[in-house]
Amino acid sequence: MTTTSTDKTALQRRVDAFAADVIGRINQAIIDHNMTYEEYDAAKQWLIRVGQAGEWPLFLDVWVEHTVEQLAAHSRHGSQGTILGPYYLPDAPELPSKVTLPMRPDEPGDRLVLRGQIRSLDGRPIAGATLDMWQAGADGYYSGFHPDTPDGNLRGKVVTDDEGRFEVETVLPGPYTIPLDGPCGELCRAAGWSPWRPGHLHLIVGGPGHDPLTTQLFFEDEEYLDNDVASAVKPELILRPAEEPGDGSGRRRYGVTYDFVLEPAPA
Ligand code: MBD
Ligand code: FE
Repeated sequence: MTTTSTDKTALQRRVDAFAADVIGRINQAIIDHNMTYEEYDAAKQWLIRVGQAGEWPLFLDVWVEHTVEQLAAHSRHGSQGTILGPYYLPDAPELPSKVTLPMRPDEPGDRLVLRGQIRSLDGRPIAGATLDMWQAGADGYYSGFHPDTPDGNLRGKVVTDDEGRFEVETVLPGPYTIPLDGPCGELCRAAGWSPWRPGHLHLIVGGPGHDPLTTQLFFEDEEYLDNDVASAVKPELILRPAEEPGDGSGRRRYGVTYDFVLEPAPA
């Protein structure tokens, strides 16, 4: 306020423009919707609870990250990406190219084998590329974020073979609901919004000299593909697994092939 616009750095001008715009739009929404003092106090208490419950990462990744990702995706030429979400943990163990993800001996759910190859934009396979995977179990819970799921469950960094190939056995992830007992769940109820995401696999695909790709894979005919609370589904990311012979355990087993194309690392 005390500085003139010519004293500002480029960053200050950008922060000024963005922050003033956000604050201005909130104030305009209050006018457009005739917000009362009672509603202002309720909204304020709700915002305070989001912080107290540690749900800002959840709130932002569910309702905001998709727009940032869509902007970033405009300049992409490799495989399609989508949002990271709040449940990535960076320290998953490295695993060989043909592997079953760490899971409980009695892990519930149908089995899924994901096969594919990681290549450069020019078509060359990338040996020693990594497929850093994490997902919910059939119960919809993520390890590291749920008391009943052992640490490290359904997480791993699969390293490709000499031909850039991988073959990962896992379970089909169940649909996911954001926590219903916290402020974000409260917002869904208050607004009559569905709190669900379709079942999905998360991946960060990386390779030496390449730009890492953050993405998710979804499954055809699943519920919530058309009303993902996190707005992260893209048609290119929907898999069509085919049933394959089982392993004798009585569980269904599906297989699908999906290749990834990585861009060169930015200069
Ligand atoms: C998830 O599992 C998720 O992937 C996102 C984007 C948001 C909330 C929970
Ligand atoms: Fe997720």
